[in-house]
Amino acid sequence: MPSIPPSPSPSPAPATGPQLDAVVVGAGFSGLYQLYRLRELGLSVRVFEACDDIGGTWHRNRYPGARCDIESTSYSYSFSPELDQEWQWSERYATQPELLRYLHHVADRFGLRADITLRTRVTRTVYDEDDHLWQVTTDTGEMLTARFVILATGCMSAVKEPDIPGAAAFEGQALHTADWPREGVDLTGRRVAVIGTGCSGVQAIPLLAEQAATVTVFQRTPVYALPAHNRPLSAEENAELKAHYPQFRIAQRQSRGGTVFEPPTRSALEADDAERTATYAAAWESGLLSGLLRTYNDILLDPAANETVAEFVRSKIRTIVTDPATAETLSPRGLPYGTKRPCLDSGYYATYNKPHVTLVDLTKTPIVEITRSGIRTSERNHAVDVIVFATGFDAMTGSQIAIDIVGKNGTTLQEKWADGPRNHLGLLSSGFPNLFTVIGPLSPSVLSNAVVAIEQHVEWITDCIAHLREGGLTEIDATAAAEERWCAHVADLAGLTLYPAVASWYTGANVPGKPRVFLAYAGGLDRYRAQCDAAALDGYRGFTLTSLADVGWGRPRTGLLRNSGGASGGPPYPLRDF
Ligand code: NA7
Repeated sequence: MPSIPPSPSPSPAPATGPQLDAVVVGAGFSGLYQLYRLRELGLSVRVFEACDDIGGTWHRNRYPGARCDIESTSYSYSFSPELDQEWQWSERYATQPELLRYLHHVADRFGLRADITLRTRVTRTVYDEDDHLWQVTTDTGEMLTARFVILATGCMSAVKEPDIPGAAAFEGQALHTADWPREGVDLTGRRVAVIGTGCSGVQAIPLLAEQAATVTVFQRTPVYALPAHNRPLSAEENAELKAHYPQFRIAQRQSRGGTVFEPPTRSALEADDAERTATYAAAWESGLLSGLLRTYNDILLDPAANETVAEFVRSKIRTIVTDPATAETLSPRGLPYGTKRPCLDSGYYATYNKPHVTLVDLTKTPIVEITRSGIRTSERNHAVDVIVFATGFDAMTGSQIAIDIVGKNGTTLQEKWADGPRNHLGLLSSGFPNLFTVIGPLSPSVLSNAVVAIEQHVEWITDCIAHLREGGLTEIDATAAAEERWCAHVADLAGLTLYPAVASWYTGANVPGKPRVFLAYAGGLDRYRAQCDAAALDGYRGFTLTSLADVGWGRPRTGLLRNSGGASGGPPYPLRDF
């Protein structure tokens, strides 16, 4: 059990306690689980969700073809063995509707809806340093106070508006993959343009091509896409899985990236061509997003090793796509494999063999403007009825910066993060006490199975809040020194990899004007978890814990502390002292 650090002398007693113990922002995977956990502590919690229903990413990204790219049996909550046994995934990679049904089932099964307020956006929150409370304002005019605010706002929820001249002039139908109409869109007989070939575009394009009269894809940067080999899950597979779920969930929690595999130990450059090709072919056939990354230990570290994988994928593209010029346009060059998130596809490359599908290479003929009738490149006007923007997100930080968050001394989060996000352990930013972030920047987040990373964060945050209550403490803040060391450590780790040099949403480069910083912790979820646990067990090392007299928790309760569920025993390697 973590020892409770001595409390500093109490400040002069303020008069008021909070209306709520906690406000959670967002009702996706993170927000739902955070609500469940805080309720278990007996806290008063409200979740605010801007959309008209729960589900987060899986509520909004309803475009045709949307599905998870980590196997559904892994990409699901592990906290309830009963839930694991009763829920049945129908496919290896669940579709968006099935994922949304799952989240609705979770909300109903655990009675979460009563504390969720829909159609309400938290617009501003201001820290009251005297009372150790956040004053929270919503776009419906509500104002309330809460001891804690937890940003469960998602890594991919701030949609990047199309930064293309004339977008507003288009007289046809404009759609964004991340804001797809709930009632769906009938594209039969229509001429469809798609701008963007990230994972959303890659998933959508084959299905759009099944409906539309023509599909014209405007590609600025080609991606690496691997076949998902998606299929229904048989009754036998489900039974087998359920029989081993408890052990599987433990292994997931202890794993490097939230999926269970043995980390490779050899360099790609130690193998000869034949061995490498056989290894890559097996990974290609595995249908796993990280299959190729798991083959050798230096794929993301050594440009020469990486190039062997990149060329393998290009050879596959040349095999699938019949027109050599189109195959070459689809082949990434000068982009190390895996430094942009690879995509899992179902028929993506083969779609370009269809006569009504055209690929426009924007590196040769860039978009000049969107016109009333279509898209004009430097070569010609492409008349279309529908434009699908698959242009991505202001990832990792956008959803937090969008809220006017005012911390100590009137400093806003936007000001503090002007040169990139800063926090300790990816959890709390110094000067913004009691404001936690779930799978935000400088944590493993998008480099991990998101659901496993979410559970780790939610459990750490919940244990931390329980610890504060146990000790009658009312404020936790990251120390500036610990934050400095953490940011440097995250940057140092990224610097060992090929990630930072690449313009991607991992580095903020997809949003004009956004500071260029590698936004995730690249050391692995297992190591990260060990560091978070070690900090907690050492009395929340790297954080300042404070108490105000006569406010807050009332009588401390006992028996609420849990460890945050990491690997058994202590950390398997020396930890830096943060
Ligand atoms: P991504 O991965 O950010 O992809 C966005 C795509 O849109 C990408 O191909 C961009 O090209 C392209 N894009 C963006 N702006 C433009 C303009 N102005 N002109 C032409 N092309 C443009 O977003 P996704 O939604 O596909 O996927 C995000 C993540 O969600 C995904 O990785 C999964 O984790 C789930 P660029 O590469 O910038 O040249």
